[in-house]
Amino acid sequence: MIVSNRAPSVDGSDDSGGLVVALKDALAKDGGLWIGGAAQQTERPSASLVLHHRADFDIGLCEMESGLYQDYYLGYSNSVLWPALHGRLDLIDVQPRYAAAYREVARRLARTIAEAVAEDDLIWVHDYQLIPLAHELKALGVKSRIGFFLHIPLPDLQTFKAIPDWRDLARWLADYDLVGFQTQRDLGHMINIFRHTLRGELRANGNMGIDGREIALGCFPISINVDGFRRLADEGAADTPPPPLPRLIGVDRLDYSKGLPQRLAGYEVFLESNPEFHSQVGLLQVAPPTRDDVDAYKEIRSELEHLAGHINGRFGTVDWTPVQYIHRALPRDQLAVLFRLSRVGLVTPLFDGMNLVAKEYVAAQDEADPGVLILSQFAGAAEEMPEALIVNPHDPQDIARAIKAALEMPLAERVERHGALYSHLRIHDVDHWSAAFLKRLLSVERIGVDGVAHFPGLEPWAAAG
Ligand code: ADQ
Repeated sequence: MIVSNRAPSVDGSDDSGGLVVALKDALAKDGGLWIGGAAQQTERPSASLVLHHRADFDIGLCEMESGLYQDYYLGYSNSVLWPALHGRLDLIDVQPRYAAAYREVARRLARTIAEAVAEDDLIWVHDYQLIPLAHELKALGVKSRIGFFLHIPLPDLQTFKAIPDWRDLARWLADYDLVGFQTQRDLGHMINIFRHTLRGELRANGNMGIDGREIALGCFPISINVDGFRRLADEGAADTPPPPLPRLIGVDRLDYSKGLPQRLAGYEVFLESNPEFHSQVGLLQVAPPTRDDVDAYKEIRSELEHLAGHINGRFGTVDWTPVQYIHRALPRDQLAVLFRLSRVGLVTPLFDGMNLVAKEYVAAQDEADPGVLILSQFAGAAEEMPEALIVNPHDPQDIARAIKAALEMPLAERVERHGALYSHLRIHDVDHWSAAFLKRLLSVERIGVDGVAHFPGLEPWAAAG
């Protein structure tokens, strides 16, 4: 069973999101159920999952009232947890009803799942919207193995402790059998948080002992369907003319974590200090709206529009627009071609769990004449992609230097850097990610009916416990 905030569409018409692409093959292989936390909003919610059958897997929708959903999703998930876990404590909006709704959604989901689950099912829960789910399932007596994967960053202990409910969150995470992270960075933060909050003890096998139980921890960097994305780029590029000027490209949801104003500030410094590039290069920023009802998102939108207008006003001419800005989503095939035909990919988040755009940009390149990836040191992807030009997104001079270096990089160096990035990516694709997580979850022993767990390699402890 996969559980996530939203389930894929029932008719399969919208399967393009990263998570759906990543998991639908894994589910289809053995048959499975994908449960969408809050997909259906109604004033008279059903007490059970509303089931739909697809050819590849089943979908179970958990209905809830729209007021509850707003407080859980826009409220606690995206006005408390998202900013806090991305280190933006200044943007947290704490309202008591948000925390209550967050907990209530997990309870409702747990009740509907408990009705549908068999003991040897594996339950894989996704992301920050659903952290209390294992706690609620176990309270209802569910004995299945339950894994959790955090798609976004886990900050350091001090930042984590700024969340009013930090002790609960740590406790709830410790109720899973396996907790997976994108990076070693986040895994390290988890270990520290468990040690400090729950007196967790790190075992020789890398797992954590807490209150006589053992929680498996691991680092599972998410990835993309590399061959599929590459194919889209190949097919589309065959009949698309290249842009008139070398292009820099940025593609991000319009989110304050993605460092968009900082990116434009870096581009402005680049234009300021390199007049020889005026009218010789263009930046295309594609940033579709997201979570529009949260104030912080309205602010980032107007800031970005102001900056783009400022740069165009300052440097633009009748024949040249330095920044092109598109505020909507584009089809994936069009994105793949845009990446292929861009000389530089700019991925400069201030903090990011992984960042799939970095991987998509690399996958889309022509290996005989590839573009250059500029990547923030704070994107999870930076752990796996050292051959990118790594920058500090808070330093506009650093971004400006990297843009110049990328535009002037000789072909041989571009080919070498891209070759290293691409060969890593081909092995570490999205199937590799889901298989690694599920294999690890399968290796965690299920709690027996007597309540005693037996963990491979830890028999003396299990016997004592
Ligand atoms: P996101 O914050 O959404 O994901 P990211 O990993 O970059 O960030 O994924 C965004 C996806 O949306 C990419 O596949 C991208 O191509 C697509 N996208 C962005 N802009 C688009 C546009 N204008 N039109 C069409 N598609 C667009 C969260 C975490 C990340 C983590 C992922 C997966 O914040 O750190 O990598 O989950 O775990």
